[in-house]
Amino acid sequence: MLSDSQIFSASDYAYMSQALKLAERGLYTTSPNPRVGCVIVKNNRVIGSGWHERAGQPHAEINALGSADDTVRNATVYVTLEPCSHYGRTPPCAEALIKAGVARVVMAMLDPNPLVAGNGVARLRDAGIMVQSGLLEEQASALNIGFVSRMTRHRPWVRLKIAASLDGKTALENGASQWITSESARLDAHRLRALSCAILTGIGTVKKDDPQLTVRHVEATRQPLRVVIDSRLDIPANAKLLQGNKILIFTAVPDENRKKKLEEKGMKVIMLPTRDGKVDLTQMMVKLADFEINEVLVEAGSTLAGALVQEELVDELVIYLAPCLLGDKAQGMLNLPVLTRLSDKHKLELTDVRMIGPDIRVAAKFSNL
Ligand code: AOF
Ligand code: ZN
Repeated sequence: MLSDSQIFSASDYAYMSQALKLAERGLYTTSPNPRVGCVIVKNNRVIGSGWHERAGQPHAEINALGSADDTVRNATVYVTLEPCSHYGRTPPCAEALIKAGVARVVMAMLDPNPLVAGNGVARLRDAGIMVQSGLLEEQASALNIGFVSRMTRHRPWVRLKIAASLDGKTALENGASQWITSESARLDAHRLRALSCAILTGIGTVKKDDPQLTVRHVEATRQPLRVVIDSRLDIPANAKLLQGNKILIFTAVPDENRKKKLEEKGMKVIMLPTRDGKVDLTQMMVKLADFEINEVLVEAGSTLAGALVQEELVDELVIYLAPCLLGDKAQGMLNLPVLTRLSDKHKLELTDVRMIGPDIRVAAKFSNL
């Protein structure tokens, strides 16, 4: 497999950039499938292009082949993910490319799906097609961070969103927290929700804020699955979360009666093994991956948020900081065990810092991953 980017020409980079732009159009729609874009080039001209829009619908390559305004024979195909070799909801793209008689396939990354994982490349090479990989791989992989996480670790990519004052406080001592950050920051957070396959919260937040956890104020073609950890299964019957679409409740209490009542309302209740009387969070993430959840957004209080960080289940933090101070008596972001040595601090790597209206948005990844 060629992976040295030096072998690619400037026009290879330009065409793959176009394919990545096309892939991005599927940002809010493709899950559980990855976001994939494809550009077909012949005699230095783009003769076809496409992207994957929705699971169950044609893959990027098929859309690109279908859009071609010239014969594809001997063309070069730029695709952001290895063409598939399996029969899933749709037939294999590698076969379609072979049948079309393309000469060269340049891809950004291999498909981490074990059903494909190199088989697409092998199939194309066996048919005499020149195949190269690794062009703008980092960008392609970042675009599918959740899909890659689910395929390689069998757990979703987990983002923890926190809104706080500049001194890192999320609520007053008396619990008042609405609103610390600006409307612009809250709108941005709705975009984060729209990106996600699931929004996760805890029973404490349900009781305190009675949130809906839906995507609003931004265009959305689907609503993420709403997930509540309710170890004792005592979600209030009038909670807003129980009014709309189905939600998923993870519990540690085998109370068939309460479970039945919730299921009658159309909710899904799942019993999980416990740790210290609480839902085992690692098992929960495995379960979410079983349900084909690629990206999770956590919107929870400091107890659940702290527990997830402590168990190294958070991959990324997105913190909105408002230009105000709430003082030391206000509530903190994360309930974590006391540290006695600075060398034990939870280390992060900043990935993005910007202003959103009057607030600051900081994104950071945990470097222990
Ligand atoms: C491609 N091009 O545009 C995408 C691919 O159920 P299916 O048939 O939609 O297959 C889903 C799998 O196909 C998905 O898990 C991933 O491995 C691959 N996605 N492959 O050649 C595409 N979206
Ligand atoms: Zn495919």
